[in-house]
Amino acid sequence: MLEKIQEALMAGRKAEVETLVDQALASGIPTRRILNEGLIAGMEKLGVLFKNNEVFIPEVLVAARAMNAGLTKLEPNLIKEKIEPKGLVVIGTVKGDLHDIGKNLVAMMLKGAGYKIVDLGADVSSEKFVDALRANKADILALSALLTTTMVQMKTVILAVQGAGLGVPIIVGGAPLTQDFADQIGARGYASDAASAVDIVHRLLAR
Ligand code: B1M
Repeated sequence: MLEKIQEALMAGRKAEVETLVDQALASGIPTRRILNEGLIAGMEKLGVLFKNNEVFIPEVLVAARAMNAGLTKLEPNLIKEKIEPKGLVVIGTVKGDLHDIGKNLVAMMLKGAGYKIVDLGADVSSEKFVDALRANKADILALSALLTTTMVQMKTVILAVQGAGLGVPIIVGGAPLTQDFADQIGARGYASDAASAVDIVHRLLAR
């Protein structure tokens, strides 16, 4: 079943991914396994093909649409019922970067952990981040970047937030990042995956 999800995702068959995720949930496969061994594993395989020029942007785009559809199916299970949000997190992918799947996953996991999320989407300017932090009285800003060319934009956002006199802690994540990079740009935290992002937010807000 999980391999079928991988195959349908890689082929960009959105409706089939949705059906298979529903079937997997109905047959009792844990949500985490459907996510990690179905959707994410399929996207990782596709990433290798993309890197080797065996598939191209159109194929990756349709697969991304199928992935987001699968994630939406999993969302209710990833989100536990919470009455009072534990805090408010503004999240977005930095300017110039259109990758939003990992960011969406982090947003879902944070929602699941009881936080209110203001998701600004992808290709977000530092001005927009600053405006959203102010407008929502945010507790944390979470930034995502998937490209070596856009991860540097995170430093621009951090400077803009500091320049605006906002002391909101900023955490960063995305495949090309490292803890060293996060330290260099003055981020308060780095998460290599969505689950660690939740841990870091818990830790920062517990202080
Ligand atoms: Co792009 N792309 N892409 N792409 N793409 C990568 C990232 C790449 C590694 C592929 C490759 O060459 N192997 C490569 C980057 C190379 C580099 O810079 N080092 C690349 C490239 C080069 C490009 C283009 C430049 C291609 C081109 O035009 N020639 C172009 C750039 C467009 C732009 O952004 N301006 C481009 C375009 C695209 C698509 C639009 C086609 C599509 C994105 C669709 C979308 O997101 N809606 C796409 C995709 C899908 C990928 C790959 C295949 C998959 C990314 C993904 O969604 N992974 C990717 C290859 C790969 O990563 N294997 C690739 C699944 C996701 C769950 O993982 O996003 O890593 P990830 O998120 C993880 C963690 O990183 C972390 O938690 C998540 C869950 O565990 N995390 C955070 C992420 N954000 C976080 C934020 C946090 C905390 C943790 O907040 C604190």
